[in-house]
Amino acid sequence: MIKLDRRAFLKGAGATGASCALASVVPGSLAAIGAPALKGSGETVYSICEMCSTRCPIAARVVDGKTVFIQGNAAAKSFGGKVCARGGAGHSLLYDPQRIVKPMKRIGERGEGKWQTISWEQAYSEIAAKMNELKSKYGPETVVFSSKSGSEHTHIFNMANAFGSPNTFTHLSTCPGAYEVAAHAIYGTKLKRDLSNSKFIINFGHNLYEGINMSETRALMNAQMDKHAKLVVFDPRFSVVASKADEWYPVRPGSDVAVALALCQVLIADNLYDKAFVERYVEGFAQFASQVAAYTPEWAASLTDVPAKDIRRIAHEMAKAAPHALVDFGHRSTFTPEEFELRRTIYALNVLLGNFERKGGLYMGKKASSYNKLAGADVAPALANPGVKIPKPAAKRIDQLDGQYAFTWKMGGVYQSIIDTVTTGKPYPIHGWVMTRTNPMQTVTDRSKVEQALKKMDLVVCCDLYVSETAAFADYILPECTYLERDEEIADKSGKNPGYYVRQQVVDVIGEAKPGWQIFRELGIKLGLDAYYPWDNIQTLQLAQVNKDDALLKEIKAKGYISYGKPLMLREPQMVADFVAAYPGARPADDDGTYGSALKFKTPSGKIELYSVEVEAMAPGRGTIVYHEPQLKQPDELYFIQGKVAVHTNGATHNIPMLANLMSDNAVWIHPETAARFGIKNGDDIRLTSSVGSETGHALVTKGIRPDTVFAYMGFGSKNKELTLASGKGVHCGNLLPHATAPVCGMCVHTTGVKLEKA
Ligand SMILES: Nc1nc2c(c(=O)[nH]1)N[C@H]1C(S)=C(S)[C@@H](COP(=O)(O)OP(=O)(O)OC[C@H]3O[C@@H](n4cnc5c(=O)[nH]c(N)nc54)[C@H](O)[C@@H]3O)O[C@H]1N2
Ligand SMILES: Nc1nc2c(c(=O)[nH]1)N[C@H]1C(S)=C(S)[C@@H](COP(=O)(O)OP(=O)(O)OC[C@H]3O[C@@H](n4cnc5c(=O)[nH]c(N)nc54)[C@H](O)[C@@H]3O)O[C@H]1N2
Ligand code: SF4
Ligand SMILES: [Mo]
Repeated sequence: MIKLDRRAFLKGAGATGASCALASVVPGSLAAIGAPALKGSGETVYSICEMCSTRCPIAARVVDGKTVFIQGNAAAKSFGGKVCARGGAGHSLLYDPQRIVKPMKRIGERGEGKWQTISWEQAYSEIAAKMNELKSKYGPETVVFSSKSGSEHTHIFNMANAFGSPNTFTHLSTCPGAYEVAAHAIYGTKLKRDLSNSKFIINFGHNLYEGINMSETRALMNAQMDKHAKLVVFDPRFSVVASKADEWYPVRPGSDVAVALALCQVLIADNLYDKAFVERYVEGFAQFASQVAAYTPEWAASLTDVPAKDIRRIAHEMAKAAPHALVDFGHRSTFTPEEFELRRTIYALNVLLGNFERKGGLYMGKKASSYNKLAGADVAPALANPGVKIPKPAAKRIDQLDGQYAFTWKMGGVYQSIIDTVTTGKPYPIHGWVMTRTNPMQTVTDRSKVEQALKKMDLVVCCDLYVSETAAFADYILPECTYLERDEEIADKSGKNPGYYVRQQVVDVIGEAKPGWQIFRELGIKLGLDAYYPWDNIQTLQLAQVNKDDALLKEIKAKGYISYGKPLMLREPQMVADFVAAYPGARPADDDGTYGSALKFKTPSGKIELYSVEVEAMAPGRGTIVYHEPQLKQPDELYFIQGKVAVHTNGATHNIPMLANLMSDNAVWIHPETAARFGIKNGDDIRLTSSVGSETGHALVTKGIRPDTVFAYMGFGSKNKELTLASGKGVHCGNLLPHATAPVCGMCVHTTGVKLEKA
């Protein structure tokens, strides 16, 4: 373990400078100001991790002014009171010498790496003056805003809307967009999965043992270990999940939709689906059934390399386990331009299994308002939305959300359309980009286009913890303090029953960094938007959320995580019986012992829609699910796919000393046959070249990948010299991916073709 006392820190800072001749100490960094002792009460504080956006509940305390000890919050049972390796390394982020703790202004060319520190007052005044200038010259809509979703997005987007810009973007179109849009089209709402109670799970590249979500990862482990659930994994690569599965199929990249359609075909043709469920709750079954009739396992086999007999057998086994069987809808849904159809087909499979609101199936989150209504009592307090009403900006968004992408979450939008718009000038030119907690140079496709877009702006403002690869091209870098140094508003964490949790400051702020809510409030006021900020600080906001119920706020803070009532799934008779017994005023159960009659879907028909009039209008020919052959590569290319690694997060953690020590490079997975064809041996230097970029790295020759595919863990190969532990190490995935947007869901496609050679 790295010792983080003051001496070790300063030595580390010095060594960092020495190890990279190019890098001088960045003026606003922690290395430049020297490391203070950590100040905190030493008592356990319940809070929320932010080493990734899973945001697990944690219990943390300062130890001897030297480090912060972080564990999971035991009150949050589904998380098992645990954190992952990244969650345990939070102190190494807090104390990273290369963290930025003072506002900085660019003094050289964009991306040249010349900075001076400035005061917050100067930063706010200059940024506000420039933003207001752009507003009066070109219109407020010509400034775009982006953020990872979370507390930050609320504050920066409120400021954006109050300023008058509708153009706000989250990571949605690079991550969960397709499964959210598909759920919206079919069920009219977002869904959750009850992995832990499932007896049969099909997994299409949901990498839960590396792309960790403590609650879902543990749920899958519980299902496998305690319930002996069968797990079938489709992944072109032998992932850790694949290695723990009962069956693994190295499916052809982007072709999963054909496997899923063939599974539907067998369930229908062999009469294995839940007819009662379909009759009661589903619209458009006949159209869907006639469409999928042609999608036989034999048809799918040649497209996917999954044997027909296995598809047929898996469908039968899955039907036997139904309704406690589920087809996981995945997380990063960006493998193919046909993401919308893939995620929709996965939901259709779950519909045919009749697993909705059943144990081991899919369900809707039970927030306080819907839960209390069923209980006929105020079991859980409902939180107020304390914001001031902000008028809807007059201008249209740049990403045509009123057209084909109408089902995407309006705040999130189609992130990559910022780049398209800058390239084409359509629908109107963009002049400024203000962002927080996002690193599009790594995480949106076609790095060189992102760089060009940033260079074309009249103003770029980046709020981050580091001089990230994107922040390196900013005019101003605003240092947010880490999650361990800040309070935030209460967040909803409802699952099968309502729940809340809250982020609380564990350690005193280091340097001049500030929480995001404060940064965007202060900038908003400087922009002359005072009317939208009737609250002074986070405590006022929290109190407004709990309707001034001070005792409730104290309780949430004391426990960190709090849940109310009993877990409820509406079609699970025992859970409904327990619920009715617990609340005398509860809605009576139906004759069959369920709350089946309470199920209403927010679709135009009020039912689950396997044919959607709305989708047909948005994208003609797609009313029901139709197979389209995805075009991902040229015949002489290999598929290039990516995934998460357990010890790093996206494009964010590669400079954190403790995690960089664990892994600082991403060797490219190459099948032995392919390696032999190109004369490549394990460890050799190799080059990957796509239609947009070229990257050198080295080879990991392994049978754990299809011969026609290469794989790299994402987030490596940073090109900014400020982050000395991350910079230049490994293959930069975003530099190889062309910019492609999937129909209907607006996803940024992450699979492409590459040429491989020995470097
Ligand atoms: N090629 C390829 N691209 C991908 C993916 C892939 O697998 N392959 N994965 C996609 C996925 S799933 C996602 S979610 C996106 C994620 O993409 P992004 O939303 O860009 O997220 P991150 O890389 O997690 O973090 C972005 C930045 O947040 C900063 N940061 C961390 N904590 C804080 C904080 O508390 N405050 C502030 N202000 N900044 C902070 C980090 O330093 C980092 O620079 O990437 C997507 N892009
Ligand atoms: N350790 C760690 N945990 C994380 C994150 C992290 O960066 N690091 N990020 C968090 C975030 S933001 C997210 S969204 C989740 C992501 O969670 P996941 O979506 O589960 O993570 P990925 O690793 O991106 O998953 C991609 C998997 O799909 C496979 N794959 C690629 N192409 C295809 C294909 O065409 N078909 C099939 N069937 N499989 C394919 C890859 O080999 C990989 O195993 O993880 C979260 N947790
Ligand atoms: S999965 Fe790990 S890094 Fe992500 S929030 Fe949870 S503990 Fe933190
Ligand atoms: Mo993600």
